[in-house]
Amino acid sequence: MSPTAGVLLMAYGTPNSLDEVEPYYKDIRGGRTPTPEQVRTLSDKYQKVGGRTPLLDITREVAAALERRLNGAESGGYKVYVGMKHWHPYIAQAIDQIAGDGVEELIAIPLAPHYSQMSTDGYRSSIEQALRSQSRPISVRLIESWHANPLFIQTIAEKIREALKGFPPDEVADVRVVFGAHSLPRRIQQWDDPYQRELNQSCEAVAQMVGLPSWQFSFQSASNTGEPWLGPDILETLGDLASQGVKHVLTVAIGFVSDHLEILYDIDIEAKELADGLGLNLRRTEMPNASPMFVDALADLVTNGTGARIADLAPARVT
Ligand code: FEC
Repeated sequence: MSPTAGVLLMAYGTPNSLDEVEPYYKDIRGGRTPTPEQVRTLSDKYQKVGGRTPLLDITREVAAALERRLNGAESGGYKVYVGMKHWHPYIAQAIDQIAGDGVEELIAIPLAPHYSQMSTDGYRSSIEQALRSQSRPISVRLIESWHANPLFIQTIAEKIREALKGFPPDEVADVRVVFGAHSLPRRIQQWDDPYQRELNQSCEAVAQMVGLPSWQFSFQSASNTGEPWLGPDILETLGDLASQGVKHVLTVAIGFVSDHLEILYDIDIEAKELADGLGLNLRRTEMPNASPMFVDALADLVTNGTGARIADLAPARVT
């Protein structure tokens, strides 16, 4: 390791204001311009959560906490950077900063625990592209999957135990626990993508740790792209649960680790409104955000790689 080892935390990216929604949306769609109607619909969601989401702020908070955790009493051993996939500060901007600081070895972690080619490889290619424009080589260890990290599992288990306290004590046994993650186009199944397998493994591990007698799984936040996406969707599941006479539901968005639009709008507003209309008592677990145990999980990934699948990205040099 170089005198200062670099860690890059990567997240999805979020617009800072309503003015930035359109170009951000275009970036997500790989440069294709969204229709004015699509921009209006998305801006409306951001407006309903207060004009912006805390994703960047929380990622920076996690980065600062991780840097403190890694360096302990000593300072300077590790420096933790933040880079976003779809908005500023882009991953490329972070790599410029990392190169400028003279870091030669970098550990990069996408803040998405479960690997899928469609999602994780976007983080990977952003790094690879940025490395190609650097004049000094940087070797990168990409932690491409970390859904099995024991401290991550423990973090989610703790969040479930805390959330269950919010239900009437004599009805806790009747609470339906619904794990969830971002949907993806169903065609990922054609290339045997591990996404669903990894999600299932982490849900099993958490359920076992909490001692849940049963649980189920739903996807959320599917886009309207004209092709089928993985289901069932959480909104469909809520309808099914209400028709089965269920009263209490706890959602656990295990595919995400931060408060952002997909939680603050899709769950807290859209799913909650539907649940209220169906007479369901819907609650959700708190997101890991910068909670100490989650920061410990990230530190464990950096120093030991426990439960992680790691890809070494060859250093690239431009002469
Ligand atoms: O708080 C915020 O402002 C950002 C919230 C946000 C997160 C997030 C995470 C994931 N996405 C994933 C896959 C896709 C695919 C498409 C897609 C589209 C959107 C749109 C918005 C958006 N995503 Fe997202 N995602 C977040 C926000 N996402 C806004 C555009 C509006 C819409 O379609 O609903 C479809 C792209 C296309 O049209 O070509 C696919 C996956 C994750 C979880 C992993 C991660 O966090 O990186 C997978 C947070």
